[in-house]
Amino acid sequence: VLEDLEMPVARRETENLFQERPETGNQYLEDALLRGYLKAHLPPKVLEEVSQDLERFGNRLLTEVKPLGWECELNPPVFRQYDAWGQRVDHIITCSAWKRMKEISAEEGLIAEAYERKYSNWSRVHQAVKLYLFSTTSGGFNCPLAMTDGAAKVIESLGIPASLKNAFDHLTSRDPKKFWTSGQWMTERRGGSDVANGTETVARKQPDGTYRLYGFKWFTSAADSDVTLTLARIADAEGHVKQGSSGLSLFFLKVRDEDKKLNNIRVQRLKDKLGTRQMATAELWLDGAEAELISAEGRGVASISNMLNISRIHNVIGAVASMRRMISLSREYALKRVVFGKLLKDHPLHMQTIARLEVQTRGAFLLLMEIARLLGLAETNMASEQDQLLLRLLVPVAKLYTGKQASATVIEAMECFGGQGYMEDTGLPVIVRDTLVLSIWEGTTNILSLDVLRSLTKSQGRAIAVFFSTVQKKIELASSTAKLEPAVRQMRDAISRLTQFVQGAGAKEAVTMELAARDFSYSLARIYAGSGKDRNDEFQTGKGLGISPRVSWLHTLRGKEWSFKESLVPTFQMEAAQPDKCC
Ligand code: UCC
Ligand code: FAD
Repeated sequence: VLEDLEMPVARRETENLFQERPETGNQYLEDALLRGYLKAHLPPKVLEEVSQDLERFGNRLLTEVKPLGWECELNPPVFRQYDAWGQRVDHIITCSAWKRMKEISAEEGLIAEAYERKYSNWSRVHQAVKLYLFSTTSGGFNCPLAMTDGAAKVIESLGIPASLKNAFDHLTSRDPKKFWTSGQWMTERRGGSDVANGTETVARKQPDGTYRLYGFKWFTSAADSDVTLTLARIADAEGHVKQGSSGLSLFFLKVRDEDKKLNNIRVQRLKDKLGTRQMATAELWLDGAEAELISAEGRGVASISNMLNISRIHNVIGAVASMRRMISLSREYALKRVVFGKLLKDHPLHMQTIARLEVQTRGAFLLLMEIARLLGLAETNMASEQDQLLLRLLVPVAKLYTGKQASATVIEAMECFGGQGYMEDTGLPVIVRDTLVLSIWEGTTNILSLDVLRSLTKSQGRAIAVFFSTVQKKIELASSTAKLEPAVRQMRDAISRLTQFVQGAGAKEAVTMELAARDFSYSLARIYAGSGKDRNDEFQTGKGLGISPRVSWLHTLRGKEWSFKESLVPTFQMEAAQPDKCC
């Protein structure tokens, strides 16, 4: 009898524990910083068209793409090695939502946009923003898109040879029936970083001038892709190959033939990954795969670096998008979750936690947009030599820094949901898992720090000189705003210390520079992002950010109104100015 009486009460209490879920709307309309950036930079006509497209795309992401992304997570690819009759088929089965993502990517021109150049130098910014909005709802499809863009870039940089024209058209198509994706097969068992020593794959020339590849590729993401670029060593008539970097050449190959049969490729297994589970990463045996040599012999690494730099930019896009997504959701949750008698938004310490993440994300976003802007200039022959040097330097800097920032930020943001953040069916752990890979693939943090040194050495000091003159100019602009004065002072100090370090670098042993590479790269990233004073005053100070009532609570701390002008930006600049070990 007692149990009977208590049941309804218990049920009622349980019902009272229901927590309203954090919901976000159109991610373009709700991203004040993004809109502020576009308003500050795009020519009016371009802005009008791009804004319309992004608003429409933002709605499509919400209604159509987001549920598909979740479906991809729930239905990861499956590997079937044999058919029912014992025939080896090596079939990677992907879900219908994953296939639909491919179609949507084509329809939206997520690759095409960058190569059609409808908006001239601004097309790369438009593409980057679309990918940024797409990223966390893409169900992992941002990965094949990164490599597809990289492959198209390599082909374009080769002048689109006749033999690759068809492939280029497919990779940059807006027609879902025609659109192809590409893989990027670089890593072998002996090395993913040290490609020069790790690559064992051999290419044997055929009488018709094509090659057949023999080897084992240890990590091949988006293994369901149509084509790929890969490295191999060309065997001479005696079957000998040249070791080291200068023995590597770049090849293009189709993964399957017209009948969908694998191109003398055997799938060993699918990787059992911590994250990015929606996307198939396979181990592949190349057993005479037909391929076309597309670089000069021995220039494989230099040729594929065009692909690396593009997919590293996509990595930055993914990093900033993950940070933005987790913060947007944390903010929404703070409006709905009551603890200790009031909403989370009214707890100063909680809001300080989110505000710090927001500052990091803004810095990362500015770095990303700067790279997209410079890439757009470079691809439309509008970049000065200085712009090109800066782009070469900033890509590894941004990849290594935002990869790390994103991992830290999403973990902190997960905690903003308390225990709910750890619950699989909230979708939050997916974002965390998928973010953690961003500092590993496409070059680890250390490897990219060494790439930063490579870019400085190769430019014989010109890249770092451009870096310093660019940030000095930005800080000059910031110094006209009185309230930024303390931050400007700290930035100047940081630049001065870094300058001293660089000036003394020539006298340092190589090992000292190697040891300093990571801290040095972090300093470059912080200083560049922190000096984000732009030609548009409004943008930097936050006046043009159109802070909506929806987000205005973020600026209310201890009853005092915060503005980006007074608080957030200088905070970032002060963080940027923290002395690093290397200087
Ligand atoms: O991980 C992968 C795919 C994951 C899935 C895609 C996700 C995308 C994001 C999704 C969005 C969320 S694919 C595998 C990625 N693998 C790597 O990143 C490799 C990491 N290792 C390196 O980067 C190394 O530094 C190597 C392999 C580049 C080192 O090779 P070498 O041969 O030892 O290096 P060298 O001898 O210094 O460079 C050879 C040439 C030089 O040019 P030359 O000969 O003209 O002096 C270099 O200047 O290549 C040039 N080079 C570059 N040029 C090397 N790196 C670059 C670069 N980044 N840019 C321009
Ligand atoms: P290692 O090179 O063995 O590195 C181990 C550690 O040593 C790292 O911390 C690294 O920073 C450090 N280290 C290495 N060299 C130096 C040095 N000189 N100085 C200081 N530190 C150093 N690869 C592809 O080619 N195609 C793909 O599609 C692909 N997909 C992937 C998908 C996933 C989910 C993952 C996790 C990886 C994928 N990779 C792919 C492989 C990835 O690019 C490599 O794992 C990565 O480049 C690191 O190489 P590695 O695993 O050999 O590590």
